[in-house]
Amino acid sequence: MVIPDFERETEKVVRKALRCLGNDDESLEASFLHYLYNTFGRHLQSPHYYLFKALSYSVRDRLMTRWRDTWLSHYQAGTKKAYYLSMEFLIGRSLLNNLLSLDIEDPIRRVLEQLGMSLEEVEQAERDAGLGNGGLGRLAACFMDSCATLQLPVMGYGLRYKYGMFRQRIQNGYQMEDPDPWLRHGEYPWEVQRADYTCVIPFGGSTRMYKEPHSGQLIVHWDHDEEVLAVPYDVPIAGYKNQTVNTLRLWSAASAEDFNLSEFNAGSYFEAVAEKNDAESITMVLYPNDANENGKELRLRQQYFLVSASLQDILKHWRRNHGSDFSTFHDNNVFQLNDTHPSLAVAELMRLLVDEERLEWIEAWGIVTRTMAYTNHTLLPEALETWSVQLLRRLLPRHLEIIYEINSRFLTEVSMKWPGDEQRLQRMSLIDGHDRVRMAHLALVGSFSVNGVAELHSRLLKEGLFHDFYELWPGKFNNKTNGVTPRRWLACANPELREMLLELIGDSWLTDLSQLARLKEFIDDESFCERWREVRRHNKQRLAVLIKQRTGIVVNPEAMFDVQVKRIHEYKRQLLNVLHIIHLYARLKFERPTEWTNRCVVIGGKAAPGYAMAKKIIKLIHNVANVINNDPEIGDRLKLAFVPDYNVSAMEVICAGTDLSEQISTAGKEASGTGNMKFMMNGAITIGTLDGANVEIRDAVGADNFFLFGLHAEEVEQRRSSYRPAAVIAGDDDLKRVMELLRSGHFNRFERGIFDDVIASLTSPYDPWMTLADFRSYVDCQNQVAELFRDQAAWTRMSVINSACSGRFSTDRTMQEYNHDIWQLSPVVVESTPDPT
Ligand code: 26Q
Repeated sequence: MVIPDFERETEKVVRKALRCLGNDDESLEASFLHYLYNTFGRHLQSPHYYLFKALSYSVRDRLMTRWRDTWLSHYQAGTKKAYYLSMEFLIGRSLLNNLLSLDIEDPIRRVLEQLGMSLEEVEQAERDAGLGNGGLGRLAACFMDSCATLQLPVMGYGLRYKYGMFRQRIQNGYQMEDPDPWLRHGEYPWEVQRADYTCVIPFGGSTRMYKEPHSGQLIVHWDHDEEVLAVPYDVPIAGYKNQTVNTLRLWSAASAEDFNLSEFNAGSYFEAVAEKNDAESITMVLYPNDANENGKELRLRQQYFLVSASLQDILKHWRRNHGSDFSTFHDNNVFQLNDTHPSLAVAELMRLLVDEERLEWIEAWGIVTRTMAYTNHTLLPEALETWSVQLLRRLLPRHLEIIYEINSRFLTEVSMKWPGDEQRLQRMSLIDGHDRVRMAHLALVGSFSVNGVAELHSRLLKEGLFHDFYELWPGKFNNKTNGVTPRRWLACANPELREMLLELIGDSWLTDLSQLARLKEFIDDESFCERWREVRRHNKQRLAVLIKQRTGIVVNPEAMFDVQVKRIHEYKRQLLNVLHIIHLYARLKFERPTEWTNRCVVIGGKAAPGYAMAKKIIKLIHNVANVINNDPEIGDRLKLAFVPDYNVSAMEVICAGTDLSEQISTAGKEASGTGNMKFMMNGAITIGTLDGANVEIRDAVGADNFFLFGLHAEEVEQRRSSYRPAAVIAGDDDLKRVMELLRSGHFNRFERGIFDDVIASLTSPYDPWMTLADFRSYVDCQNQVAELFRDQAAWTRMSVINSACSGRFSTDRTMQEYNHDIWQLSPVVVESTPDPT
């Protein structure tokens, strides 16, 4: 590797610094004890958190040279880079993942054991970095992992919220929200502050136009009246057993006043401190809704703060290397927008290029539309983001002007293609009929690529939500089916299965998940199947312990573990699951069946704090659970447990211990789902509708190895006008019995009327989720599931096939497709600093 001059001098020093960073037991132990005693002033009996912190610092040290080497290699290769802009990165814990990437899990285990502790207990002390709501945020984290493993030069940009996703506590069956102070012990051990890259973010004020005296060029100047600092914190993202360590840069808001203390005087002291609070409020807390909550000013500030800081950062870097020549910018940079949340990037890049860099509009627009790519994550029209023109005018006056200009040029283009089609112009306009900016339209117009996250979702976008845009620009639209990283979701989450796989098929599956297909060779081998069951028993035991710890409910690991964990949403139909549970309960009470499969139903997930119906669903689950779990007549035959505070680290235990994966959304509503993939990879069998990525999961495993039920997306829309829930109930004795139990108040004996709204929505002919329409087919399908579970040999076979066919659902495949079709980056092999001699 050619070392640039300014780095040459430090090279020698870096080598010297490396001398104390061996990966042998002795060096690792020395590092660990050094941090514990000499840096943190603690000892081996100190609270686990300090042991974790000492260990993570030791690990981080070993990422540092690779991190630096990666920066240098990317800089020198001078190749194109991609930037993943996302309001959320749901990272979870990082210790085990980094140990795996650095290949030092075994020595660390030995060192800790020598010192009288286990890696497991130290690991538990790491708090989840919960900087996301759910699927979209976790997807961003999986993408980062895969890009580093594939050696792609990709950088993530996000926000460093002081409080991440709220912690969920249950009180009398109701959800309570507590703040998540994940940074309480001071800083986050994986981050490095880089205050020297601080940016200034402007807000408010007004714009004026003037003529540049020399050139006569018309220039718009934004007289902003507020400035907030964006301070970057970098998190290393290590590739699996390679030298690449990519960067996730998270911005934290700080007051400019901190840096201007001399301007404080007695008169403005109070206002200055108050303003500091205002500034810091921008990254104070993650918005806890995973569907759009319209109009909140602070949310808009967050979005602009992310977008402006990230683009300024990138342009600064560009200017250092290319000066004011932007002619090749698009060949070297590409931005992936994680939903519309960062879509202001379209307007902000225009502002920076036109107002600050003085490019002509046409040239700037050419750059924007060759560098922006947009990923959509929802089919629900009500979840599409809009911002009021009035709010934009107050907070981002220049961006509003730019959006108007983009819109007028865009609508001119549309009217040329469809002369006189006024309705189409209104449908496609960036401004809706209520003076609100449609952010999806801004993203669509500003991007060269638009993708959905599963085949069905991408097709429905073209046919429905974005049909007008598809007619205008069919070539922009593409599909990128989601995935999950097999390092976290198989190797870390399921160490027993990892060991078994290593023995049987080696380790190539860790970077090429399609290798799991080789498991099919063993499917008739009885001792293999017995071992598979043994691994699953172990994992179910582990899940049973988690359930006991979090709920006090004791479950029998021999029972079928039937699991639905995801955000609570009407479209995800946790209610359908509850109806089935009530049906099973009624069968046990009224029919005394002789054939029975013991079942433990686990439900988990958070409700947005302002989503009343979702919160009521949580209450219903708890009330039903109380009746069932305390009925001695029911016993082990049926249990229901709501696992509170479902998060990334809970899922790591849950996905490995699940027999049956519930993916039961109304067809056409779930964009993809990614939990479905985590379960499948770990050998769970899916019961699901033809929705999101379920369709592709079923294609991969074959119809015989998937429990399908329910209306198709098209049937859902056809049925809507004739949907009569009362008639459905009248025509189905099982459903009638369930609804009567619900209506009788059996589950809310001393809480009269609390479920009336739930019952009303289920029985409304306008129920958008048409839950009762799928009841019969769901219950019948569940009967087949129960029957199959009684044949453990057949179940095991199906379980193995599910795992074996999960190769396609690795984010390694997803990232390769993004790269091939959208980004077109060359992988960069990072050359390592030679070992110290
Ligand atoms: C928007 C505006 C204001 C406040 C919050 C939001 C907001 C925040 C998060 C809107 C949406 C989200 C998250 C959406 C999400 O997680 N969608 C899921 O994305 C997954 C990854 O593609 C898919 O698998 C899921 O199907 C989809 O529901």
